[in-house]
Amino acid sequence: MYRLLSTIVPLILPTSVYAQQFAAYGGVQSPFWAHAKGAIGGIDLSTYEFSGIGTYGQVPSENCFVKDDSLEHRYDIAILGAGFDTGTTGRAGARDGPAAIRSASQRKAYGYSVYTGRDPLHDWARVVDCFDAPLTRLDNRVALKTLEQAHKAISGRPAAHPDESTIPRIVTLGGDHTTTLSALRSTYKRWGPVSVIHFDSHIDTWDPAVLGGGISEYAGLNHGTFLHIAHEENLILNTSIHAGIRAPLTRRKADLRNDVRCGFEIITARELDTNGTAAIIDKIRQRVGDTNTYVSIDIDVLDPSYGPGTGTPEPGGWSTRELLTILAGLEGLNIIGGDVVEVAPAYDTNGEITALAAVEVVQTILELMVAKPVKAPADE
Ligand SMILES: [Mn+2]
Repeated sequence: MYRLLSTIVPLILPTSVYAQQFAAYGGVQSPFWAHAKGAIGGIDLSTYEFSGIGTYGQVPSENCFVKDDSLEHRYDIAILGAGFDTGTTGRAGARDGPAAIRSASQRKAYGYSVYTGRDPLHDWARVVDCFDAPLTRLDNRVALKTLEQAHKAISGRPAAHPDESTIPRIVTLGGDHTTTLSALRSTYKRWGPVSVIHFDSHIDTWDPAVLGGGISEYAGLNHGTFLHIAHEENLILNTSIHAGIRAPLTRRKADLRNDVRCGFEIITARELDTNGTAAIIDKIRQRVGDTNTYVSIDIDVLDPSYGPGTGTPEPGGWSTRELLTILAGLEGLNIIGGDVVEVAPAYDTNGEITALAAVEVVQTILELMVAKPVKAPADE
């Protein structure tokens, strides 16, 4: 009897919800209110939206932390949660950012952009969610090392479509901004030094000597110093740029001198008022050129009216639309990795303003990655 059942059951049950729905609609995506043709009783229980396990945008989940090179478990772009917030100088809470972003992303399960006609979750790239790196909350150095290992494991698997893009690219959901250092350390191993496009209200190149280092060497590694450290470790190119800066400096001139030394140019928040989004897009594109580029978005680049759910909010920032317009303007650049950090849902509204904005930012990064596949350096 068992043998009979095991033969018949696979023939009856749908093998792939996605495959069935896409086939039923001739490749057109099926929204949750449209049932697949021929469903028994007119109700299609295989409708997946809102009923899955809560991955980002309902993409497939993968255990990316084990070695598995088999074809069906390969991917081109991976979502990774980094719930680390013990490197913040402001309000804690970004450890819950990944869950909040995933929760707010459920309506992204299907849908083409009205601006680009693209759905980055169902384009040529296989996008998966690796869930969260297992980070201890009790030791920052161990947590950041674990995160770096997680990045290396994810980017070490062969890409699903190597003819397009050779190394799996990662979009990290933070987590406070210190998590970007682990990503850059891993990125260096795969791609060599990269330009950083850094959207933030703060410069984050503070010298550990003036931010935390006076307390202890351990305290000197935090979400305000990680870009200084990335420069010291030669992880980044001197063609990097900040956008949206407005938070006060701790040293009137020395901070700016140090920022230039770390490889950065500054676009202040108010430059948008005088020059508009097009000029800001031009400035960023000219700065990074055709270098391999990591794009990091601290959600506090938004004005607190658009992104209140964050640890160190700074009034006077950009709107969500302005940020998305500028990000979309980066299409064609060699984006090899990216993140959205500092989403702290405890300070968000019950309308999830900040988390929803973060989701749109993630979608835009994914669009940039899909629009421009990137080949690894020849010696890799
Ligand atoms: Mn930051």
